[in-house]
Amino acid sequence: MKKKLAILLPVFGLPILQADLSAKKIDKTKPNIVVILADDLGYGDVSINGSTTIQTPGFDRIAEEGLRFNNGYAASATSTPSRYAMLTGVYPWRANAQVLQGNAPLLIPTDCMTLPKMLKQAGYKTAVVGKWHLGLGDGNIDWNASITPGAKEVGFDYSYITAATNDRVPTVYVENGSVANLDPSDPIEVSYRKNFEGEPTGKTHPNLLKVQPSHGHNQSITNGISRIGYMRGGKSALWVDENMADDFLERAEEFVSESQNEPFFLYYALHQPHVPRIPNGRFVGKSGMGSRGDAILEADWCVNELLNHLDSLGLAENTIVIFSSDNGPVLDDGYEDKAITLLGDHKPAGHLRGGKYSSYDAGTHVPFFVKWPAQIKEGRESDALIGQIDIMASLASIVGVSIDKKDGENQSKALIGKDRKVGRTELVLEATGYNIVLRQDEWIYIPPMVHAGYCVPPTEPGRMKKAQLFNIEQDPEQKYNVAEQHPEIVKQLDERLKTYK
Ligand code: NG6
Ligand code: CA
Repeated sequence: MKKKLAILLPVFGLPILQADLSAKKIDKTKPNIVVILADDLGYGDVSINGSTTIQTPGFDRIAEEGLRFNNGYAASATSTPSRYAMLTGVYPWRANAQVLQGNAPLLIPTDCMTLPKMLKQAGYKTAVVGKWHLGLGDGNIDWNASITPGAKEVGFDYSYITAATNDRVPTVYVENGSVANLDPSDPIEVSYRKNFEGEPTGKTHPNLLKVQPSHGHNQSITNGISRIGYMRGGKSALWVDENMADDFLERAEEFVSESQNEPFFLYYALHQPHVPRIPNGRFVGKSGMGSRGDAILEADWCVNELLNHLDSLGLAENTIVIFSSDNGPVLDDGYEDKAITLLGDHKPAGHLRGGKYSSYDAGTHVPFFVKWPAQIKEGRESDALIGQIDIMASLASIVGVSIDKKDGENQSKALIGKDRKVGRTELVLEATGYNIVLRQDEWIYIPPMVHAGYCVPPTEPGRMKKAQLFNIEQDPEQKYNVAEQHPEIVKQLDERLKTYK
């Protein structure tokens, strides 16, 4: 049509043809954006970060085709607060964000600026696929009606999500604010207080289970797995854990295909390797490390597939892909899945100390890779300090939206590898129990314990009655608490941390 016009009207045709050509040119102020967030994946669970026991070519590709951060952080050592920070740019302890149950109300205020809302201002189409865990509804949720507010009110045009974790009820997908595949004649009821009469639980019917719980996780049974919380009904809508990876990947790829002609933002929130680790049969036994390793291989395969999909549509060149994890690794997180006994030499946290829930570094120090072929040279490594909390302000600067300053910083130079040395000078990190930690330059300061805070052995909680100070550059394994040698630094960092609260 346009070509015909150009022939018939040569005077006006020229600009039309030029417009067609330039449309194919890359607009670096409107790259597509894909944020991939794994669930409980440790710094050392990725082969490019040093794992020799499992190979993760999909995750590694992002670093190999772009940039690998040596100092990339989640905001918190658990999911809800970590995700809250990434999507809002606000430290989660300001909002008392803690791990939410499946029937918790939406945590993010609907008038709050968020990463997807910011991108919508720049003309992006937005989607979230996978683990949500930020609450849904207003506190009185009816799973059989429209569920609002939710992902849409947070800024996502399309959503296909789990309400909370894969070990919490309701074990159904919520698509654009409604439970997917729900049969109205079999309504869903959810309670975190008491069981529904006559319904089997993991506690009363262990014989019905494919994996036994090790702590908690002995309430309602769906798909042969006992969960946290009680639910009844919704049979046709229940997810099959073995198919979750494929279900999410399919939706993620569909969204990319449908949005290929406009700038899009996809938040692909993988559910692996969080418990229960129930990968598809294609991956069972593949890691030699039991279901935790197998689930990591499954997640890695999904990431590789999505990257191939971007390649096949010719989108990869101008797509920013950010890969990270919501918090550090954990082994036994509530099911007898042999994560400890089959671990062998594998080090989920790599050289770092601690893990999920911990105040030590591996609680929040996670894999962090970014690729953007149009702008980032391949195979780069960065020592710059950066947090997921900075993603929103950094992307805002790239796409040209101005937002109010919050805790997240515009670290766009670090994000795209122009600054590969410094990044932030300071970052507040959170472990469970509202225990906050300050990383400032080469120092990590862990104040005397406020609350014990939940943690699962063998991970060390990292909380002590006395102050702890580590020189993270000289001692990345946090072996030497040098607080007594440097009382003046302890004092200065303690005062600094107090200014935040
Ligand atoms: C804990 C669960 C754990 C996991 C965690 C949230 C028990 C004993 N443990 O309460 O299994 O679900 O919450 O993990 O119930 S997170 O990665 O979503 O933060
Ligand atoms: Ca997690």
